[in-house]
Amino acid sequence: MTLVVTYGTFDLLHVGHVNLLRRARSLGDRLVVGLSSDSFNALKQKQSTQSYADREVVLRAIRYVDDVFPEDTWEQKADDIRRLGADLLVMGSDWSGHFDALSAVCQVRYLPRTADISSSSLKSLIRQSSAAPPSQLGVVAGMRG
Ligand code: C2G
Repeated sequence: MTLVVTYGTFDLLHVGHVNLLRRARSLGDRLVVGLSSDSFNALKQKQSTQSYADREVVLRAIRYVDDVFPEDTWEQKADDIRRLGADLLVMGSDWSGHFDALSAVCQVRYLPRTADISSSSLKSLIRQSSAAPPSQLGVVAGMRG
């Protein structure tokens, strides 16, 4: 049984997140996600639209995700990996090299990021569309070509 672990904020869950979760799950038999807590996001200077509780509900509804636990610090990964008995840590390529030191406790793989989509770009689109007059509203086409 191969256990895969990944970490993230997963705010405004989008196709990029789902692609990462699907690929991570396909590399093992079980996928467990370390979900950034609201206090950890503050530490990361990351403004999350959804609370930890809501992001956890959404993540647990994704069929690729078998379990979720809180991520509160940068340093907890090695202990998490030992505690879970994880075989593989998967992260998106924007983290390439950042967690190589963890190869002491499990395999580490970076998967290609999905282009042209992020929670922050979604947020700015929502802000733009809420500022736009109704006549200009409609499917935010062209965002992903
Ligand atoms: N991701 C992706 N493609 C995108 C956007 C995100 O593959 N277009 C991946 C990221 O590379 C990451 C995961 O989805 O592996 C979650 O992304 P974020 O929610 O942005 O996570 P982040 O805030 O980077 O937190 O300790 C590590 C941190 O918790 C990572």
